[in-house]
Amino acid sequence: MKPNIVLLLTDDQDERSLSLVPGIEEAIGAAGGTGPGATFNRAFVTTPVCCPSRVSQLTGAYAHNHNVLTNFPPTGSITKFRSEGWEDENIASRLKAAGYRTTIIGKYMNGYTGGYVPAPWERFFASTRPYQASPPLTFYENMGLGSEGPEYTNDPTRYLDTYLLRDVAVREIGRWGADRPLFMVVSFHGPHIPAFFDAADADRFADLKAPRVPSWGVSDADDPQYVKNQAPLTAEEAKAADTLYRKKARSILAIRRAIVDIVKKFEEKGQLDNTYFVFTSDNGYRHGEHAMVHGKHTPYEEDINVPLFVRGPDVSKGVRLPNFALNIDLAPTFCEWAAISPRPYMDGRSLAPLLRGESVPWRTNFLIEHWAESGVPTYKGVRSNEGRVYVEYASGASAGDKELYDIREDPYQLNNLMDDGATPTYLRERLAALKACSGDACRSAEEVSRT
Ligand SMILES: [Ca+2]
Ligand SMILES: [Ca+2]
Ligand SMILES: [Ca+2]
Repeated sequence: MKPNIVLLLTDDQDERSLSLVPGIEEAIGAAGGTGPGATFNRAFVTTPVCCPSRVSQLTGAYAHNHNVLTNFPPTGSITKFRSEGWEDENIASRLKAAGYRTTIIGKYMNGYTGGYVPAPWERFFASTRPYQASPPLTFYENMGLGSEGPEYTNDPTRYLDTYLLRDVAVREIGRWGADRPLFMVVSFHGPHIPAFFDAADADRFADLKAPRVPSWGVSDADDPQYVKNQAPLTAEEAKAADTLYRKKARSILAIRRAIVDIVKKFEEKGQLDNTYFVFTSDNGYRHGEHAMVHGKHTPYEEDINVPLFVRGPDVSKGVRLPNFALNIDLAPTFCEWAAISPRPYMDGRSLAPLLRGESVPWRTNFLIEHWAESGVPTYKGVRSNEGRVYVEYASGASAGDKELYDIREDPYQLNNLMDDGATPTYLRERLAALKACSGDACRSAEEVSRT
């Protein structure tokens, strides 16, 4: 039988906050150095905001190709996802055609409010808004979930949303006959704001604060205009950043428990050896860096760097991989695991050879792209494995601003080298080759080395 593929997805989880809650690596079995899985130390999203990144995960395409550019209509959200045709054509539709029992539980796509079941999903338990929100979450219950009694009524004293998703996942694994391969996406709402956590964890991380890294609360004269505009963080804002950081750490604790239970259920079914688990997030997050109280969207490392752990039948055990792994790589990877051809619209590449320990040609740089939203301008940038990131802004008061950082010398991106006489010709050329690339052209532009 083809292997099962399980995507465990969190919302707005930067790599750093994960390290506060060691154990997700272990829960999935990566546990860098000891466990039966692999960790990518340099996993990134190409567009650091929910909806475009989720579409990139499902399609394997850069946002400039899938064209779902923001979280809101008319340029983004579920309506754009539908009108561009991706709701019916993505990795789930391909896996369904290959015989998989396709299942999604939790956050499906920004703006989804229920009323229909998208064709690629055989088992569909999408939330229409986060649980405990007001008004409370309702599931679109095409599978008769609602008729199964009070177990799933809206009672926050009984259910944290993370545990509700876990319970649905565990039940679905239990109901699956294991006669067909399973593709399951468990898409947690946490640790996204409001970062709900288990009341039993209310005292955990009591003294935790957003790390006071060198860029914390700092903006200065060489920053792009939208950063330069930031006033220093007030005491109130610092407190808000710290409070959110603490809540997110607690929220991740509950997610860890949920993952342990989900993995355990596969073990009970005797399916652990035939199942790939992938843990990642849709974008990273800042908690006070660059003087912005909190958020995503920017090309800074905090926003684009995400956790990525993988375990599975032929995945190297206990390794940390240094390669650039991207959100656009998930769909091509799943294709290889399922032994189906990647689709021509996929710009990413399969991570499977790296995970098997093979040495293959790999990208040395990739495109970061964003369309103006939430106060962060439109930009295109390139992140290179020489430790450079180069960004060109194209909207609002920041239009024409450029940033260049040497991440190895300046990991917190404080000294923009563009005002110091830098002429990053090779990065400009790479960006020019990447910004409108598709398919093979992306893959070859990503592999250009400095001459
Ligand atoms: Ca997100
Ligand atoms: Ca600066
Ligand atoms: Ca400078």
